[in-house]
This record gives sequence, C-alpha cells and structure tokens, in this order.
Amino acid sequence: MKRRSFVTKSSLAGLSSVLGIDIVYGALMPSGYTPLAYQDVNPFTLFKKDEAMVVLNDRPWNMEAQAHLLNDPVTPNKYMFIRNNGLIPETIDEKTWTLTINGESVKAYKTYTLQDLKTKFKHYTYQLTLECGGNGRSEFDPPAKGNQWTIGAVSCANWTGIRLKDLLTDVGLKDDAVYIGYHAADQHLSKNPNKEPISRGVPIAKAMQDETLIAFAMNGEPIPKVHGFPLRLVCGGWPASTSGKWLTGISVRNKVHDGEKMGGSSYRVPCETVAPGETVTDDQMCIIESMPVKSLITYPKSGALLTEGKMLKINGHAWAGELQVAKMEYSIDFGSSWNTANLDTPTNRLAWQSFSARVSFPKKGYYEIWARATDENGTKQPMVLPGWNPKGYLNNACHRIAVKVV
Ligand SMILES: Nc1nc2c(c(=O)[nH]1)N[C@H]1C(S)=C(S)[C@@H](COP(=O)(O)O)O[C@H]1N2
Ligand SMILES: [Mo]
Repeated sequence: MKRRSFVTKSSLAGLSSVLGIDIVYGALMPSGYTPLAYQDVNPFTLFKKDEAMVVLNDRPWNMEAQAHLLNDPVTPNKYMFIRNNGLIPETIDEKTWTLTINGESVKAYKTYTLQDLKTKFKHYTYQLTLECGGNGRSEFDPPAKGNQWTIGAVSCANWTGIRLKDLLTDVGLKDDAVYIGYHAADQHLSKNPNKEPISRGVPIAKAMQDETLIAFAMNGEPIPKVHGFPLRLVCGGWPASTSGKWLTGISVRNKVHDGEKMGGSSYRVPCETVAPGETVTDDQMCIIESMPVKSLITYPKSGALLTEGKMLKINGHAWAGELQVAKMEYSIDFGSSWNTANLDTPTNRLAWQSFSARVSFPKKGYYEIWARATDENGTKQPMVLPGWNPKGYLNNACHRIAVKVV
C-alpha cells in the first residue's frame, strides 16, 4: 500500500490564507487534496469585489468593471479590475520580503527589506490611471485572442510609496542605463519555477519620473493581495502591464528589457497602420508606451429612462496617458454635432479627469450619448474603432450609452 503523504507546511499556509481562516486539522490533509471551500471559491468575496464586476477568466483570475461602476473620482478596490498573467503568490511574508535591484547598469547589486524601503525614503501619494493595454479588445474584428475586455479594465486609485528614482539614485546607476524591467513573485501557469508569467518594464526616463512609484499602499491601506501586496511598481499612464505586482526585483538594463511579454507581439502594435487581419511580422511591431486619449460615461448606466422635458446630468472620466485632457465633448446625434462638457483638472499628473454635463433632449424617443475627449496635442478619440492590430490593443473609441426619453 502506498504511504499517505501530507500537505507541506507552506502550501497549507497558502490554503489557509486564501480561505482567511485556519484549517485546524490541515496537517492531516492528504497532499494534492483540495479543500471543498477552495473548490467553489467565490471570487467576489475572495477579492472583496462588488458582485456586479464581470469575471472573464479564473485561471488566471481576470475581472473587469462596468462603466457605471467606475463613477467614483478615486476607484475603490471593489470596482478595480483584476488582470493576472499567472498564479497569485500563495505565501507572502511581509517580514522577509525583499526587493533586489540588479542588472548590467547598476554600480552594485543592492537588496532592501520592506522596512528599509519604508523608512529610508520619502513617501509620496499620487492618483494614477492604470489601464490594461487590451482594454476594449472585444470590439476588434477580426477578433484578437486574449481576455475579451469591454471597457472595464481601467482604474484610478491613490497609490502611496517611494519614488523609483530615489531608490535608483541610492543604488547608483551607470551611464549606459536605458531601461528597467521588473521581477515578481507570481507563478507561471505551468508552475515551472524558472518561468516568469510576466516581466515588463519602461525606459529609464519613465522610471525617473516623479510619479513612478514603488508602492506599498492603495487608497490609504496596504495593497490588496490580488493587486500586488506587499509591494508594487506603478507607472501611471502607460499600459498597466508595466506596473508589476508582487515586486521582488528591478533590473536596470543597458538595452530594452527582454523579459517575458516584452517581445514578439506582446503589448506591441504595428509600427505602421495595417489592414484588418493582415499578418504583421515581429520586427514590424513597436512597444506601446503612453496610452491614448480616452473617456468613459460613468453616470447614468446605459439604458437610462428619462421623463420628457427633464435635463440629464451625465458624469464620467477622461485620461490621455502621459498627456492631459484638454477638452471633453458629448453628442446626442451620433456624432454629427458636439457640445462641450465641464472638465476638471487632474488631482496630479497621470490622474484621470472628471467631466460632467447637463444634457437636454428635443423630444421623446431613443437617443445615444457619445463622449469624446481631446488631449493637449489636439488628438481626439475616434468615434468608432481605431486601427486594427493583431493583439487587439489600444481601443480608445468613443464610449456610448443609450437613453430613452419617455
Ligand atoms: N507580477 C505581475 N504584475 C502584473 C501582472 C501580472 O500578471 N503579474 N499583470 C499586469 C497587467 S497585464 C495589468 S493590466 C495590471 C493589472 O493590475 P491590477 O490587477 O492591479 O488591476 O497588472 C500588471 N502587473
Ligand atoms: Mo494588461
């Protein structure tokens, strides 16, 4: 008879931490056995999300918001989308967590404990827009593979941490530094410990911006586990894939970082516009940097009913990657004519901007409200789908809601 083997201490701790309660006889559980409570885990309770959030995938976990859930000026955790490329780290110990800075372009490697980071450097808080490069993918035709995000893979929370530039200055960089790449504690789906699910980065100029943070808090609390506890890189305005969660290392590179999902067609678009469905070779693909100008109507929810003669107050947010949004407009006649909306200035650079307008309708009937943002360079959102690309990135088409006046 085969000898019964038991779960290891560390995987038991992992199971308990996900359940949020001690498994009393856990040490007696056969290895490989999945506790029942774990088999039908409820992602909304597990990640403290609102039940109106939409689950796109459970291995890895991916969840998006709906437009009307994003009405808050600062996105609370319950409405923040989740994008994972791999498996969330099972055991996280704040006391032993370290961040190592290495790579060709540091003078010497250096390792910091969480305590070092929190005590040696000044803290900053910024509200930062994080949008997945694939947000809006579901609309492309021919369709692109990957999570079929509609409009909900965007958030704008407050992030508190230290400036990456202060850390890199403390480490000491060589003159040939051109890029940084992050390393993290999540596991590849294959569970191969030598494979990283994702290891992306940004050019050194972006790394050195004031707002690029090594964050340990979100909205004034420790970062929720699924969003990168205990430490996360935050690069606002760029594809959120550059904001590494569960951060354990940063490599300072003397060339463009070549980590997982930096090459091929990952987070890249054709350098020149292509026809829908066209084959594009890897050498014709360019890395996405700043995200394009975009906006969302977050109030009312699409499908709203309005009594004839009443004005409708609409709200939303607009953002433009590295740029500020200069103008916000809406149309009730399918884009034939546009009216200006009120647009707030951002709390800080790289934060989204709220807009509002009071809309009146000439008579009973079906209408659509379309919203269009223009960035400080004069670039407007396209009314319908922008340039097709093989991976379905950067869909910044105007957001539209339906309204019935009765
Ligand atoms: N370590 C790690 N960091 C990561 C990812 C990941 O899978 N692992 N996903 C990236 C991608 S593609 C996105 S869009 C954002 C999503 O951040 P969120 O889940 O906190 O909303 O995290 C980025 N950082
Ligand atoms: Mo992403």
